[in-house]
Amino acid sequence: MTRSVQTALRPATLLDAAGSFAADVVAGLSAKPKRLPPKYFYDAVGSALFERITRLPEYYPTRCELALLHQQAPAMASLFPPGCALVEFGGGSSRKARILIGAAATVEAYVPIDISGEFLQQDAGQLRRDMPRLTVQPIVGDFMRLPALPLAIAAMPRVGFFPGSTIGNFEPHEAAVFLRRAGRLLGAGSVFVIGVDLIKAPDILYRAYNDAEGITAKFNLNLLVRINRELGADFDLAAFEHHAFYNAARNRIEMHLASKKRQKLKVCGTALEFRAGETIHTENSYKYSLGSFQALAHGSGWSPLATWTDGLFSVHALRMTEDAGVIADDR
Ligand code: AVJ
Repeated sequence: MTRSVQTALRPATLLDAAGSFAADVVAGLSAKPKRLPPKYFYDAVGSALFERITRLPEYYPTRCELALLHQQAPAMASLFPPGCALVEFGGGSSRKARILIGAAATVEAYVPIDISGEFLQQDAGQLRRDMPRLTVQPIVGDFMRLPALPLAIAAMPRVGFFPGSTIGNFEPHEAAVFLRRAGRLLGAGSVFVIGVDLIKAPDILYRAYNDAEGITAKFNLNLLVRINRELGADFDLAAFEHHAFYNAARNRIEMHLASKKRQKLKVCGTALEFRAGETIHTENSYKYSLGSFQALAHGSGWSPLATWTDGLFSVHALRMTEDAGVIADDR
């Protein structure tokens, strides 16, 4: 994912750690059309709001995936090589991995990769107490950049795990790049278990991102709350509204924050203008058919091994075909 990052004039009070957030925000809001990366939804408030989303009656993906994992964990586990390390990409919590680990006596190590270091360490500590025979080696980092794996699991065969349909946040060509990189990281012969939301009736998709309680709207607007707090901006929350709709031509839910009026403001010293109705595109959530995801995986060096579905959501098991990660480069 390359993107030109415009250098922002920012207040000297900003901590260096906030630098990439500030740069990404200024670059995204200076772009046409305006956009913001969805990874910034997940501050403490955003993570709590997302947790509430997963329990909404309209938001089926989490419930469906958990049910599929509970029902099919033994079948999934039967595909894992003996003495393997389970490497989870951006999971947030080990809740779903625990289902797989509980069913797979062959998993000897668990390596969650996530950008939220504090939560990661806390969750790892609890997991070590609950499963004392499991080696738990969290890695703090951006799972798209794919840091090196810890030495402790260097000799172990790997099983990748990418639940939650987080892969839907990528453009399909980015998803292909991610799958190829993950294949190189995990190695030839490795298995990958991926949760993918399915294309379905647009009204079901629409409701999942426009819940009656307005939690998804709060989750979306919290991005502006975060920018106000962390970057000293003064977005008027009442002047923006949550827009989410299904773009059937591109098989994706789009989330936007729409300006209700013409307005001007400054973010990190950069002047911004909004037309009435102009939006900030905050998220894409791509949906796949079983076949279209298998084709994407196949084109990225992964052979479909098995697919489980309840008709709404799918979990795919893939195997990396020998040397596929070595031959072709990222495109
Ligand atoms: C975590 C990216 C899978 O796309 O459904 C939920 C995020 N956004 N409601 C999704 C989300 C609005 C979620 N993912």
